[in-house]
Amino acid sequence: MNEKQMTAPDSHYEQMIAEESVCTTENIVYEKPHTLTDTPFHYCPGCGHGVAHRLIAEVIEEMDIQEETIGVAPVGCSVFAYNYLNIDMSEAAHGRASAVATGIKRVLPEKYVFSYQGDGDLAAIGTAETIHTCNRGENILIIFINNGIYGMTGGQMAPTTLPNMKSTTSPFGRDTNSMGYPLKITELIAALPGTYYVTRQSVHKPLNVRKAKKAILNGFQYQKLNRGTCFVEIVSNCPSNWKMTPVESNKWLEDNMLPFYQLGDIKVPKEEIK
Ligand SMILES: Cc1ncc(C[n+]2csc(CCOP(=O)(O)OP(=O)(O)O)c2C)c(N)n1
Ligand code: SF4
Ligand SMILES: [Mg+2]
Repeated sequence: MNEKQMTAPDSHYEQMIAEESVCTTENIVYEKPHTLTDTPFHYCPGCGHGVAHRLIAEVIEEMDIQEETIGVAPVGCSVFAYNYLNIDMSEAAHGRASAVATGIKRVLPEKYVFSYQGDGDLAAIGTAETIHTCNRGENILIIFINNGIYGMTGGQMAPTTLPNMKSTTSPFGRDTNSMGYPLKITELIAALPGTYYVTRQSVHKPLNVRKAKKAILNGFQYQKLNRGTCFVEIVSNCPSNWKMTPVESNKWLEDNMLPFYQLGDIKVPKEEIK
């Protein structure tokens, strides 16, 4: 045994002791929010749904409204959102999340109520519910995950699919002549008088994650004012159905999704949150 081999176990032990003394409760600067359960996410690696869930959980924890918040989960890849967020949640039939959220908020107006919906759910199957919820100015927050595709069912074309974008039902790319144009539903609902705060964000880079979190925080805080519907779109990725690695998908999102779905606030209230 040479000198290096003889000293190795000792130095390893010392390193472990050192790590133990560093990892104390007082030294923790970042941890999993208590508003997330211990259930592991079923999402594909690199999928934006997981990041969006975490942001919602962080906001609820930081606002200390875990007991006062009720979420509505959609149909789509995020159908099990109720398993991950440690708050009261209800499942809605496909596209009906904003209608279910309307009912909950009207019965329990003091609660913070939000729906979480994909683009197939919100902008195809639930278009009517979405538009009428926003037009009625229901005092809820709608969080809209736009990955430009029907993720859960195998990558079919959604209303949000970009021109020339390939999907399983547009294998040669979306031809706008025969398949129509992508629907910017967020701009559409921003034009409705019932909406109070409308913004489009993304979670593909750390700076964007921070901005998306602020937008979700705004959406919850504005609910206290009772002024109408808040709507936060998050442009997201679907590495599996886009047939890309997570890194490639984030690059593709930036190069292709964002020029069409431009990030930023679309409707901002003038009132300050107290
Ligand atoms: C009324 C109805 N139509 C179709 C389906 C099948 N379906 C389940 S999930 C889904 C696509 C969901 O896509 P999206 O909302 O974009 O969510 P993602 O999986 O992309 O997050 C479809 C079409 C269904 N369950 N109910
Ligand atoms: S299929 Fe797409 S949207 Fe669904 S979990 Fe996987 S990457 Fe996310
Ligand atoms: Mg989708």
